[in-house]
Amino acid sequence: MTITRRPNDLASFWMPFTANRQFKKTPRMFVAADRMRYTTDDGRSVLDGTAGLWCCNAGHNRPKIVEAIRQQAGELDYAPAFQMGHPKAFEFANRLVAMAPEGFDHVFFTNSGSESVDTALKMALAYHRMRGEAQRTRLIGRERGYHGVNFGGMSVGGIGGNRKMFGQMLPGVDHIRNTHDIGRNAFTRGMPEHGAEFADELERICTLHDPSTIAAVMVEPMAGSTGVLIPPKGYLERLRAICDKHGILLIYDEVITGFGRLGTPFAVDFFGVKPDIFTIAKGMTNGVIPMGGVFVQGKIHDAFMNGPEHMIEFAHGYTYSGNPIACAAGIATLDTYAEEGLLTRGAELGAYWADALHSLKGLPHVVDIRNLGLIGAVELEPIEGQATKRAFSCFLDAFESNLLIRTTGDIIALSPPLIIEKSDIDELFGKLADVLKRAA
Ligand code: PXG
Ligand code: PLP
Repeated sequence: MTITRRPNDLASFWMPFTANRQFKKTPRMFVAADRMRYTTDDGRSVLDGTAGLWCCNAGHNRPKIVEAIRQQAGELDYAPAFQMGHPKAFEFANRLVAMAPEGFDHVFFTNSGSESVDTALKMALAYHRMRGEAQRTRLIGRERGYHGVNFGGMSVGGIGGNRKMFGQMLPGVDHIRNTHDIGRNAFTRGMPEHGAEFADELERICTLHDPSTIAAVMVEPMAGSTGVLIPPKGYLERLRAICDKHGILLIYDEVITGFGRLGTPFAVDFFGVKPDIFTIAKGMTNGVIPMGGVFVQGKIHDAFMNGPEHMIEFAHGYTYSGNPIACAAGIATLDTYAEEGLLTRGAELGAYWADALHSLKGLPHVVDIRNLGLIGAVELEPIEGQATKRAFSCFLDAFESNLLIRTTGDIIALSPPLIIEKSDIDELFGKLADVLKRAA
């Protein structure tokens, strides 16, 4: 195998969500990956504590997925996504619907989480209009929510730093408060006891705007990107009840929680509270080929299937919706998950994972630890006047110690491939403990 080494000039590529100048002074490059480990361009083997960016749930270089992509590229490389079909798109959709929670009978294909989010929001608006409730145009999100970077998701999202540079965004969007409450819930294992009442803010917002103007509420069932905020017990039930009371659609953004992250196929299965629509991406193709999707309950889909049959029912879609190579990768990904029991592995390993994670309590600067399924977060006290610096230094130190972690603000987030073994868990937390002991 030939492996590309570090190029001479790093200037041309404007890197996404990256400190470009810092990176280009001291680049960090991966050139290969297999199962739980990346290889760097200087030949080190790095334990993947993050499944890439929460997406390589079956680990890296999985033979079925690699082979499916090779084969599909040589058989049918591309078929027009609009007014034409190809078998793998229907096969993949059938497989997805078969594994989805009951009632989610249809799936729309996109190419990323951000596109899934904007698709779901447009579906919600159009759904109400189709039903004669065109006045329902408001969208409600939650502070600290991450719904990708396109205009809809950014507007409904609640991460200030991702919004402040970009003007007015969508009109008619409001936000409920986030659920973080270290004061009452610090170092809770699993779902926190306190905070179900934070959902009642939705009722207040309904009163303010008149609920008949609200189309949908979008939340991550478990907020990932902002630093792993786990919903308090009873919280999602309350959101669902308020939405039902006022005829508002509830949308889950399952871009991170989908495909086994919580030890169930989807967060809907884990929490037992159903939305009307939910988004997926990331683990859908094991992160190998960009793809996303939106699951809808039958009533949403059926509301569109009116009017003359030659008319397009939903004026929305992407050139690469249902791309054949992505679908082939997705089918092989589902096969791999099923053969290896990966979508429920988080439930089996969850207690061992949680024990190892919570053993970090008491190390310097650690103010909270959170876990659910195969997700972990370690929140650090920020350095005064230098927010994010402490965690970012931990990220750099971990990388030097052959461990890949993610940080957001001063929170370390962990989300390993679901193929992780107990010995890998020991190694991961052993290394992370050393990093935290060294942290300034
Ligand atoms: N919704 C949610 C809930 C997400 O977590 C997106 C939408 C957007 O997906 P795309 O495919 O457009 O990036 C995401 C993505 C991190 C991290 O380190 C999280 C995401 C992406 C990259 C890094 O927490 N979430
Ligand atoms: N911009 C232009 C000029 C286009 O023609 C298209 C698609 O045809 C797009 C943007 C959207 O691209 P995509 O379908 O890949 O999202």
